[in-house]
Amino acid sequence: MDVRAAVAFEAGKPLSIETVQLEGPKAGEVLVELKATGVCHTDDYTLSGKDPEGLFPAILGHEGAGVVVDVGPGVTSVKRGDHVIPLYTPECRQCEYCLSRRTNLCQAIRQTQGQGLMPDGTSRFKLGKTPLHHYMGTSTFAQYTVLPEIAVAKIREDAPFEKVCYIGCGVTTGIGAVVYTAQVKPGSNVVVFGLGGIGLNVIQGARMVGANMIIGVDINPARRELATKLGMTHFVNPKEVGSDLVKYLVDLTKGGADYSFECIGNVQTMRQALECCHKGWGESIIIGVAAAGQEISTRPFQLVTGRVWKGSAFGGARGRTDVPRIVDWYMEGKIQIDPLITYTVPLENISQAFDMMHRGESIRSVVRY
Ligand code: NAD
Ligand code: AHE
Ligand code: ZN
Repeated sequence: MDVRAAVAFEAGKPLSIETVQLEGPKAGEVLVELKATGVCHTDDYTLSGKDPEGLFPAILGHEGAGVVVDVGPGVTSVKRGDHVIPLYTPECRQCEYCLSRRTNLCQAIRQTQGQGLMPDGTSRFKLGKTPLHHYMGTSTFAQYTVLPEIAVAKIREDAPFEKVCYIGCGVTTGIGAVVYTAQVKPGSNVVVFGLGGIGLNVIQGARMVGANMIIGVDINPARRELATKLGMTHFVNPKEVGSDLVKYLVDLTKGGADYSFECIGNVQTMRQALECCHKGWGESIIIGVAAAGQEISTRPFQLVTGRVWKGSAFGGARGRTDVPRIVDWYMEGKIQIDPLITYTVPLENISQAFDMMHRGESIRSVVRY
């Protein structure tokens, strides 16, 4: 079928709106009509050319929501008409990783996903005769996409697509890092580096679990107001506190953070996030994605003296199990999404969403199909 899509032809070049050809679902796959997709910083990272797994030409996008319109042979867990959120971290419930119960990083299709292909090693997208790469197994910058059934979460039908698409990445990544990865305890002091589409969700996750101090760190003062509404108790602008941000945070928390979260993707702030943690037990969770070639460093003494460095992908959430619950949290008013969606644009204007992100003007922009 013909499908309108934003195609990334080359690193560093704007997306181009094209009519591409999409093959129907094969065994174990589903065809989804996307109704909305968010634009995440990670799409921009890959488009920039800094992602070692970045492939071109490709259809980017990994924060979608839509409806199943066709299923391939053998599909049992979803049917036509089901509302779904595509999962870049699938949940097969059968691989060693899923069965371990120690990680959400299902590996059932990770290899082909990283090669921009479906699990059978081929692409479903073409432009004329040229195959287009899939991206993160989801390719949500297209009106329709094909996914393995293990890579969709079935959600309730009364949830608005143009809001809950954000649960496909940013909301789950931020809230999940608090709830699933760090398992933040009530009364904890939390420091969040970066108050963008991810960090603001860490803030609301920390409030949800009953954290005590929730300190937001950002160089953009405009982030203060919304972060405060979502539960931030203290705002720190590194440009205003002098040269020793770590000491400032340790003093503010009277000994250091119980948990810190890095939501920027900058290896210097990753170090600061670790070092502002409490001696003996503070845990720092890296969420931000740093470019190829970047490395983190600290004195090993920081770890010897009890601080813990961890990472979190997709918030540690098991997509098919946890995403429908997070949709319920939104529908029940336990978490907020609407104030974080600052712009909604048609597919034709997707480049504006990237421009607003670059200028620091948006939290999340959503494309409505
Ligand atoms: P964003 O651009 O919306 O937010 C980044 C924020 O960091 C901005 O508010 C910016 O002002 C602030 N910032 C930049 N440099 C800073 C500095 N030196 N000190 C303090 N604040 C600074 O980005 P986002 O969508 O929130 O994504 C954040 C990071 O998380 C990105 O690296 C993204 O790729 C990554 N990410 C990771 C996962 C995961 O599963 N691990 C999922 C989604 C996104
Ligand atoms: N190809 C990138 C990987 C970037 C990365 O870490 N991605 C996160 C999700 S970011 C969503 O916005 C992730 O889930 N990682 C686990 C995985 O298996 O990719 C790079 O930098 O190499
Ligand atoms: Zn993302």
